[in-house]
Amino acid sequence: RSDQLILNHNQYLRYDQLLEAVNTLAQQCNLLRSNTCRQQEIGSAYEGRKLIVLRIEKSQTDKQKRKVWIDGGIHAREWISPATVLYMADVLISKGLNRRMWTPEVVALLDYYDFLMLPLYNPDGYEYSHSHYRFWRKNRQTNGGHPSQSRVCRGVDLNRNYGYKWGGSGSSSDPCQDNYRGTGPFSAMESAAVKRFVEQENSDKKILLFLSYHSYGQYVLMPFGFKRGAYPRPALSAGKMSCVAFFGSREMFSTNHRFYIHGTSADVLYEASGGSDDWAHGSLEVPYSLTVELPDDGAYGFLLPPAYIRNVGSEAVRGLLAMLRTIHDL
Ligand code: ING
Ligand code: ZN
Repeated sequence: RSDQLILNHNQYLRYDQLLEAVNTLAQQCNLLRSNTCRQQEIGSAYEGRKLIVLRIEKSQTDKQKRKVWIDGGIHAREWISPATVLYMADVLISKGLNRRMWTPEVVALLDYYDFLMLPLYNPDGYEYSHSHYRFWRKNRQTNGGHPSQSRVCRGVDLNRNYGYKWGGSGSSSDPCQDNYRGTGPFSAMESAAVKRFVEQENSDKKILLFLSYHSYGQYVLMPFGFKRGAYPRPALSAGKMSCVAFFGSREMFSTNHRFYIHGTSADVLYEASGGSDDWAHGSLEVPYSLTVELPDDGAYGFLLPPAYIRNVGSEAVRGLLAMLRTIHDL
């Protein structure tokens, strides 16, 4: 039926199913409007699984268009995140390109922006959290032996492995910890692949908004995370970032009445250095860079039932629209 979304969004997909779903979205997208969607393999994870970016670009010739980067699934156990990014891609394609579902604001959005979406940043960890240990967070690389450890622990926290203020507070040098930062900035294959791709896409400073989706807690977080009392760079966004975060969180609240707190990661959550949003804003100078902590507020936590995907997805889409509307109006 052409008056529905392309995918069902009623279950958490395994890695293979998720790549298949992205493939379906890209194909349907190009049936609706040829040459609009493209899948790009930007690298691979430690165990060889692919890192796939879905590009939604209505015109390849308009050099003025700004870009929006969206990633999900950087942490293995946060299953609602890849599901939500997939949902957002489906809505952009369905309501932006399918006549029977046209929604003026989404149609306009695709005229203004190109979208680069990585639904599953950490496929190795994601599969491990399905097959072995539900609460796994990091990637799955083998870490070199630590002198003080008899056992060898696996995994780097990809959201402590970014290069801006890498190694500071809220990250661990212990390979056995969940927030292990790795041996150096971008030491993990996954984050190195993303760094390379995002830098190349931003070589002409075209990325306007950088979004990373996590769970759980219901926050809209802005830089900086590396220490309390450090705020977005005035020259880049002149204090407007918290306005964007606020209007995003307000719109998400009005969708399903789930309340989101906004502020810097360090101020409202905890100090954590080496995160993606700090790097995008601090190193790449992307004007707007946010981390969204999706539902819930702790009742189910990481174990949010799949029946929530559609609700969380529509909330996230409305939040995204509100953020871009706000950026446009500022
Ligand atoms: N939360 C984020 C984490 O990586 C965060 C919070 C965001 C910290 C941005 C630093 C920067 O710990 C989850 N749930 O992973
Ligand atoms: Zn996370």
